[in-house]
Amino acid sequence: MRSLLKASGIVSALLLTGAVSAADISTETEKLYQDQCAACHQAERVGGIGPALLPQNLKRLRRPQAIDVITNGRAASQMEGFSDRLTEQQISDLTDYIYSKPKVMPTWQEQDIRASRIVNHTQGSLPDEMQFEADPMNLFIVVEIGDHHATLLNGDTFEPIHRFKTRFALHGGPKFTPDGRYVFFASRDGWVSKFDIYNLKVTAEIRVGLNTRNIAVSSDGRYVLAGNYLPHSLVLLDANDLSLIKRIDVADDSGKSSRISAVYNAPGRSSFVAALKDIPEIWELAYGDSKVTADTEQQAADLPVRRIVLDDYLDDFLFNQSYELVMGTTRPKQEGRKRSAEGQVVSLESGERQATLDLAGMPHLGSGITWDYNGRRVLATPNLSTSEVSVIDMESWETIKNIPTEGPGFFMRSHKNSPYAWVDVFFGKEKEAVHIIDKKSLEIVKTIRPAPGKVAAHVEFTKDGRYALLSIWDMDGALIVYDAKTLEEVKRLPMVKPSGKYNVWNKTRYEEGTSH
Ligand code: DHE
Repeated sequence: MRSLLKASGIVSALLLTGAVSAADISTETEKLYQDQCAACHQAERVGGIGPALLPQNLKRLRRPQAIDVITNGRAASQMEGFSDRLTEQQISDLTDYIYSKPKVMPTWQEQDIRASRIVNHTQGSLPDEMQFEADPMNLFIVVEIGDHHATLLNGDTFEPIHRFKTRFALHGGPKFTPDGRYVFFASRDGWVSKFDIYNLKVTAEIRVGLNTRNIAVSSDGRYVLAGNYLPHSLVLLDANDLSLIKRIDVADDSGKSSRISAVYNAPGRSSFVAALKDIPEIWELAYGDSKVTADTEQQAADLPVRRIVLDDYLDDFLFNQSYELVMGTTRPKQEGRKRSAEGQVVSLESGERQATLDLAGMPHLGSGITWDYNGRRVLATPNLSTSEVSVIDMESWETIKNIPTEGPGFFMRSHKNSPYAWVDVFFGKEKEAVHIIDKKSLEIVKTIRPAPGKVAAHVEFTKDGRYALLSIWDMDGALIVYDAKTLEEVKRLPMVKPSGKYNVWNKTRYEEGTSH
């Protein structure tokens, strides 16, 4: 991943963390950690009141930031500053310690998962009527990563309805139940939370791992599947109360284990599909035939894993409209990997590669979207390392156009009712810019710079596609509402580093212009 993202700040963050060998850590520093930090972050650094302090979990925190947090504390959290108790050298040593690989890697087994579960409100104990006035299908959840909150936003009036605290460092899209009443969040530290939108309450939480990638919710609303980096596992939960149904170790026939890159629901197949980062396989868990039963052992037996062995690794991916094909990125330059990045199209029916996509740089297919162009379906994807958006014909699988952009982009979004696709320049010098592409001409028709010097990224449309909402990723940030036709700004709401925003209708209807 590092080589893929050279151009990005993410990479510099990763490199700056510079994992220290456990052998370099003195026993005094270990004792210092146990005395000063373990009460909140746990003796094994797996997190408690405070987040996990393992190298995997700290990849996105630069070392100078870590020193600053230990010295001065973290605003709006229980983390206090230690400058009055520790010397600069001790703080530096502690920083080395938390970035070092533990001598014994902590585990997170079934009993840990079960023991972590918190139930605030049992299913059925809260009213079934929505406790506020709004179209339940045109609500947005906006994640504000700056201070670990989320805002429920009315998608008609653009008025915030409720702002609430989330777990530390949410990542990936929150996922809704099909009726839009509940939303599930995943944090990088492995917490899955269930929020009842109608009652504005967190009903249950469970920690599924030590470092989690993302979650998916089944089309029937019965299951939540979480994919982990640490430990190498998939965790299946009952969506009602977040109780554990089963934990699956992710490994190939030889016992080689793997991180999960991503899990998604495939509504057309009534299954979950997971991409494995370290093994050339994708896994499918079909829940369609599973019986509705209170017997979790029965349910677990009903969801066997189908392993599809590939001829190369597949990482970041999306489905075609019928959910028969997976279009994924092959990551370059890692052990055992064949070649530099390319795209592969794999049939979920036969398990065979159908086509190879000729893509430059590091396409971010997980952020790809599709639309009809001149009577055929095209797939468009931003690129994490080159300054272009690739547009691919989904019949011939040829790249029909590379649209030059002002820098590498992360998120691309549209709506079937909108003539435009929006793409950011997340990693470039021009990170303040967002391009608006005409889906008919495949030309950039407008470039906006709504907040000079600040990253502008991640668009989600209202249910009807009339408005597009964009984030300004800054502690002094904003959510900006645009008229999706005139491209004029309509409203600006102050927010604390808003990242993604998720519209109930678009997400539960698997709208073609958004992520799933
Ligand atoms: Fe994400 C979604 C992977 C870094 C913000 N990101 C996803 C998904 C994957 C992914 C697989 C889809 C999950 C889902 O929605 O169910 N992200 C990765 C990486 O591999 C990468 C590059 C490195 C890493 O550290 O994990 C990465 N991602 C980031 C960030 O640095 C971002 C910008 C800030 C952050 O919050 O950490 C970031 N990722 C997001 C967001 C989504 C996301 C906002 C949801 C997009 C959506 O609209 O669905």
